[in-house]
Amino acid sequence: MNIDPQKRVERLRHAHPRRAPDADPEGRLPPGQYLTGKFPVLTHGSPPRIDLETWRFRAFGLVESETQWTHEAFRALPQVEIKTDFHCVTRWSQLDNLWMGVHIREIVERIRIKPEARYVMVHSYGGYTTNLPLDDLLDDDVLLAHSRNGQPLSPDHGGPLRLVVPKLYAWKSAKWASGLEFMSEDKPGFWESYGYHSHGDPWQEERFA
Ligand SMILES: Nc1nc2c(c(=O)[nH]1)N[C@H]1C(S)=C(S)[C@@H](COP(=O)(O)O)O[C@H]1N2
Ligand SMILES: [Mo]
Repeated sequence: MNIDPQKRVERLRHAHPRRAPDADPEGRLPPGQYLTGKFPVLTHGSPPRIDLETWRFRAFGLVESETQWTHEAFRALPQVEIKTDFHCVTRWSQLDNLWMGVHIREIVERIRIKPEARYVMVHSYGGYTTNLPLDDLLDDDVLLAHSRNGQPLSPDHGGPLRLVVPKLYAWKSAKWASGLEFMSEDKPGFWESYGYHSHGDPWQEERFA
């Protein structure tokens, strides 16, 4: 998908929803969303080529101990499974993904975030970035996932490692994650610089700035 990101955001901002929002007996569907049973691929550009030998995941910025993990070291961290829903700003939502990976708490314990840190920039292989408040990153259901529903994440879905932040729109769940940068001030990431909301809470319909 090589459409100009600025045009894409403008088009989406003014688009009439292609489908009516689904009924939501369980209260799990944020406003304006519809359900999909599929696992759509949504990538700007194409998946980057990643070599596990040289792959690193790095935590840096406002932390006491900047840390870098090799793939082997990262996979040796304690594992969790978390079942959560996924809401894309283009209006599809997908329920009950069973993600497996490393809880954000495991990372944070090892790097010790400085008190001045308030925001995070997530960096990805391929150059994608997305920003979020530190408090949202530290939510109980956030993890760095390598598998979904028992299968390793394919390159399309962000393998070998992606962030999953279920309570924010899915563009915050960066695929091919390469690092977390802890910052004192907010800065726009990739989509945010083209007009997506800096926060992106689907329950508040924070789609656009
Ligand atoms: N690195 C990177 N991460 C990304 C994206 C992307 O283009 N590049 N797209 C985002 C968007 S808009 C969505 S909806 C989800 C989609 O994840 P999926 O392709 O696994 O369904 O990934 C998010 N993470
Ligand atoms: Mo998305």
